[in-house]
Amino acid sequence: MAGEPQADCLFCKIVSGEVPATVVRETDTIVAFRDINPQAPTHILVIPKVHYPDAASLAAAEPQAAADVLREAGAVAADEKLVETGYRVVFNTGSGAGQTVFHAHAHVLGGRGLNWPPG
Ligand code: IU
Repeated sequence: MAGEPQADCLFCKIVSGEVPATVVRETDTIVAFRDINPQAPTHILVIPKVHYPDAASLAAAEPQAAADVLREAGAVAADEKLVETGYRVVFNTGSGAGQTVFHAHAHVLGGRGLNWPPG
């Protein structure tokens, strides 16, 4: 059923606690944890507890959960003291854009200068 945990999904296993992660924030609807391969001094992933393959399908099916991810990405940035210097929230969508884990997630990146356009 849409949104249900998937047995072969790494991020569903982080949500359930089956796979460990360095969790920095958790609510009823999201988990935020440090990326295992950080691309910036601060690199945190904010994921919905429900399973959808990408941010667009999450927003289409469960807009409140998508809003929760965005709000909590901002809260994580504030907790990490990124607001003054600036930070980036990224949803890689599709393998051509670098998506490797097909459970919706926001990258929160900061702590260094971030170039535009991104690579
Ligand atoms: P992407 O947008 O799908 O490429 O992002 C997936 C991220 O998940 C990527 O930055 C990985 O470093 C990160 N990650 C992780 O934090 N822990 C893991 O066990 C695995 C991937 I596999």
